[in-house]
Amino acid sequence: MTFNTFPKIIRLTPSGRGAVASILLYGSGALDILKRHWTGQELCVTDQPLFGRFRLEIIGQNEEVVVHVSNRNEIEIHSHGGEIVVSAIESTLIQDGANSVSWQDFFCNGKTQSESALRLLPFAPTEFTAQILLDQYNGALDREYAEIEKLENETLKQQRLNRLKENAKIGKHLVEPFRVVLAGASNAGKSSLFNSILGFQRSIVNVIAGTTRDVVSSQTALDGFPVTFYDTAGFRETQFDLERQGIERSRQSIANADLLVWVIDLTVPETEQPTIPDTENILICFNKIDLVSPNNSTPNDSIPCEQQTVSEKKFIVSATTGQGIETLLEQIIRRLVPNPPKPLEAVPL
Ligand SMILES: Nc1nc2c(ncn2[C@@H]2O[C@H](COP(=O)(O)OP(=O)(O)O)[C@@H](O)[C@H]2O)c(=O)[nH]1
Ligand SMILES: [Mg+2]
Repeated sequence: MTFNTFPKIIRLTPSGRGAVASILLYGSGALDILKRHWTGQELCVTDQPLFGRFRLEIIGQNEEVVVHVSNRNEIEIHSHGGEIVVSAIESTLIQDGANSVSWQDFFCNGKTQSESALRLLPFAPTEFTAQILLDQYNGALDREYAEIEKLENETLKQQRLNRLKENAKIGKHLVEPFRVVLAGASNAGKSSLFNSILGFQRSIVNVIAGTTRDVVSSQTALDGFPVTFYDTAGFRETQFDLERQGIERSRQSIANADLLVWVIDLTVPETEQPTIPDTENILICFNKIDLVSPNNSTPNDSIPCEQQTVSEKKFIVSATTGQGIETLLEQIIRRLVPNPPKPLEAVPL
């Protein structure tokens, strides 16, 4: 690493309350700056910790600290973990010319795969995504490129490149969740289905159509991948401005969805249903199967009600009893991640 004119201050521990906070003072003149605010054991380059006090003129107090001086240009300062103390130490050093830099910018500038992986790692929401990021940090992509380059068989080469392309879509969602939007007519059971999927009552469910006005979301994980479900306002004609705004938001959510789950009430005739959006990224979910007796044909004539799953794109469920929900979730994740990466596999970020 090269030194700028002034040393850098990097917070090594996250902000918030903690027993100990660690700050790295790095760059030319680091030791000289520290000496100006130090009383305690003599400051020198040593592999032993040095105990002393850091004068915080800003808050008129001395803070007990332990420092580790690896060399004149690289010093770790360990203080109490409160935000006020850490900010006061930083401000004191900044007044002396040091620059505050985030740990991400300091340790990785995000240009190589390995650096990007390190930058994303603390934000991995599941063990599975953290493992994929660790594999990338340890050079999975570089190894894959090197192997592909050596291949003489063009077909094999293309296959490996195609697989990388496929995995790149997953790379986008190791931290950022997939977006799955539940939409459909008012009262179809979107909010009930949303609650049933999440396993707790997040959305308000009511017999009165038009209850859900705003888009409600909640994040969960399916097969180790982060997924945010969105419950939306139902589509219907309405004279209420607030509900109209809700419906407009539903439309926007659908446009941004990775997958749309279109919910249909099995007890409502097909002629009274809103038109199903014409999109590839859709699963159709016929809800309220518990209200249809096994031998009756449903108002949605085309749906044989004895079958739980009608096709890969069409599902029969009951948000109330939970019937078919497991199968629906399996299909949702299969659609989002058809072929998940194996351990040590390259995933471009
Ligand atoms: N019997 C039965 N009732 C359901 C089912 N799903 C939803 N409901 C009922 O249908 C009504 C509307 O549900 P809600 O989830 O608010 O619909 P939304 O407007 O699409 O969000 C409520 O009275 C729910 O209890 C289901 O699978 N079976
Ligand atoms: Mg609702």
